[in-house]
Amino acid sequence: MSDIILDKQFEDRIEAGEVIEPKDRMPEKYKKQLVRMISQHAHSEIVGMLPEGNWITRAPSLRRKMGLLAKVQDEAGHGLYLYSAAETLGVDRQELLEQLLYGNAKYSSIFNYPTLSWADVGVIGWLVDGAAIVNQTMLAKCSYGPYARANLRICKEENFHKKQGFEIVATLADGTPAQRKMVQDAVNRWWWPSLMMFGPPDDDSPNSPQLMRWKVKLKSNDELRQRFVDLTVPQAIAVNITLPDPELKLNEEAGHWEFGKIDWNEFFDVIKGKGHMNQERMNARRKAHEDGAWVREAALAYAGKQKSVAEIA
Ligand code: BYC
Repeated sequence: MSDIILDKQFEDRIEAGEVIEPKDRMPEKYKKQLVRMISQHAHSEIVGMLPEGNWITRAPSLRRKMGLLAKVQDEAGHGLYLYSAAETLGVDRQELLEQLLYGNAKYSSIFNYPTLSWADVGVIGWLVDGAAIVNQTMLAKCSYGPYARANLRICKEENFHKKQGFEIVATLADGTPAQRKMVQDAVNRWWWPSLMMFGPPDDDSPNSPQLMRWKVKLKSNDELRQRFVDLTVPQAIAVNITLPDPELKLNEEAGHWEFGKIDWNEFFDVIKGKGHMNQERMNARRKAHEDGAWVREAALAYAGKQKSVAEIA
């Protein structure tokens, strides 16, 4: 059968809401888009361990330290689910990791901002995990089975992270004047970058039309951003935190919170590598990868030994 007919059959399956599995025939461009998106997502989880990891040794109590350790560990797990999902498309995770460490693979802009105080840990859980949940709940219904299932699992864990973060924020917001000041400052710094996580505006999002046609994305960048704002503003009001946007206004008729202009120059600078922490994040990942070489070698040697024992037996 010709590629044109096969592509049409694929489009029909998508149109009918069928889930595509690894052994199914799929257009090369669909595969390429998925590898791009899933690998960027996996890299984001792995790089995303760094800003919060920075506070593990300085968490203010044992309870907070245990919660933060578990969260950072969960993020490593999310990276692994996602690299596995990418591997179902025939790419090798080693190759993807090399693109991150020594090439110019992208990862989420949000992780190029510094974590300056303990309050940042709470605010990341609340806003960054909160934004990720809004985005990934939709991806959990996307047309590619392994990616949808990975997102389903990720969202379950992110829900804990968000609750944990919000609890930290609420505690600080209800604390001493210094604690209130610290958490307000963190919100002021993380609010706009959290809105940028959803990607550029719809009319400047080159991948969206194709991804939406293939039902990889079920909602556009702007739709998800608006949903996040609508969910988050009432939470900020509940804990008496001000969001740093004088233009925030409830449009009762539309049922939406209107918000001010996002600084897209800042966003594009960050994804081009000119954010506060791009260099430091990559240096930390490269060092961790190189320092961990002996662990990978030992694991491979052990796996080889197990294999030869199995072959003898
Ligand atoms: N940062 O055509 P567009 C997490 C790039 S981790 C950097 O709209 P698309 C968590 C985009 O890649 C959260 N780059 O793209 C972890 C494209 O570049 P290329 C990560 C961005 O794919 C630890 C170009 O801009 N989540 O949850 O249609 C702790 C044009 O954009 C960003 C995911 O990765 C950005 N923010 O839509 C806590 C979810 N935005 O590749 C939490 C999966 C855009 O053409 N990904 N770019 O050179 C997605 O949902 C979509 O890829 C995006 C972008 C909505 C992010």
